[in-house]
Amino acid sequence: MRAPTWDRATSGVCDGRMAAGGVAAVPLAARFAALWSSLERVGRDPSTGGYRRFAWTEADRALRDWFAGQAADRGMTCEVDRNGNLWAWDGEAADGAVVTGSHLDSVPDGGAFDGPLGVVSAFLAVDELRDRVDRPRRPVAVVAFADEEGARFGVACAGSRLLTGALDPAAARTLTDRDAVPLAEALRAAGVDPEGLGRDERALARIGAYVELHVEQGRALADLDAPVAVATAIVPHGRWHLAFRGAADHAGTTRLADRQDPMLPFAAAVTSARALAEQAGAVATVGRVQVAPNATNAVPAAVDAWLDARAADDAVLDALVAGVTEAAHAAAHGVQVTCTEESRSPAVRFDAALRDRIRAVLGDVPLLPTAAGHDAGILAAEVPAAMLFVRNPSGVSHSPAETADPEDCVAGIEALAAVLEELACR
Ligand code: HGY
Ligand code: MN
Ligand code: MN
Repeated sequence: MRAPTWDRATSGVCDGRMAAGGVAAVPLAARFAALWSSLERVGRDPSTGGYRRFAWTEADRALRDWFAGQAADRGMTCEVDRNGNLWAWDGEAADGAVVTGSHLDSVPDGGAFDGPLGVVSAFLAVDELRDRVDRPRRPVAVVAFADEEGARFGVACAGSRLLTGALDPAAARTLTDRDAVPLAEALRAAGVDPEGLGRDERALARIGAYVELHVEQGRALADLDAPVAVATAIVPHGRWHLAFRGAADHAGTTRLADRQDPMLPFAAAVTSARALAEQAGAVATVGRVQVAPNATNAVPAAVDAWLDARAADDAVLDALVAGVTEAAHAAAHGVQVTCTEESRSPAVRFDAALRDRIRAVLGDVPLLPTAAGHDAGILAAEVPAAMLFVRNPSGVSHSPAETADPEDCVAGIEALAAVLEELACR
């Protein structure tokens, strides 16, 4: 048998169901600390302190093993759906379940909390629910969606988009990573049949409601002095691949007038993205760039850059991306410029009835919109979905500086458990 790749020893205290006295015998704060620390080393780069937990890699396999281990420790049935998403069922899987969870993958050098906090909280909230209620009226499941960040294959929320049909399975199979490995091959290596990808009616019918707990990715809760919020909406956002194709040449002997230098329209794209975003009250980021051949003394042949843009409404977002492309064309200097949409998430308004029901349970907690994407936003097009945010005192995310205080994490789990009780039992 393969040795566990996560730290089973430190998570032993989480087998609370098996301990005399049930979960209540060990304080929730201690169970959270133990379960949290069991993930601490997985996929962490010691040189940066950040996480590199990319879909269908060794780190991802360790995280998936961890998930299966948590399900097994609780006597929950663990399943992988046709799109590689992981499910742990408390009792029989059935339609109309109350589902909670998040994702386990990260951006390059990401923080510990974005995603895993929702999955860890989900398991602990199920423990709380079991301690309070003998037999919920509705089934309860924990989910970890595959490849939420899209850090390896470029498309955010790939697992939930495939599940709902928002991502075409044929297109997904041919996505490639930075080493030109197709997603189909990565899935096969991980034991998932790529021919099975696609909208999954059975999995969708099982979701009566989805509630995702997530670390806040801003400072609103710190400013409001509140540990937990309920989400209202996600602003429209997307990712675009900007390709600049020029001609490599000598940096000393090539006259400026004779150059086709892709760095020039690239630079115009970056500066216009900032200026146009400021004008539109939007945000735009070029956080990834590749230059070929990447030599100090050569005019580059090619620049590839990725634009992430987010705006209050879809028309503003479209105008922003069109403006960036136009600015790049205007500074082309004979370079071929193309802009290709890689993924797009329209505006999301979370289900008002579900949100009101959650607020009735949690009291007058703050309501927050977000400019971050989430699987809950993808699912919201199909099923009632909601999100809880847990205060992040740094306000920083997608960085090792992302954080949450243990007391706030416990408050988040207690809030999630109360929500599960309401949704599963009433
Ligand atoms: O990029 C995002 O908005 C999310 O964190 N995946
Ligand atoms: Mn993220
Ligand atoms: Mn996330």
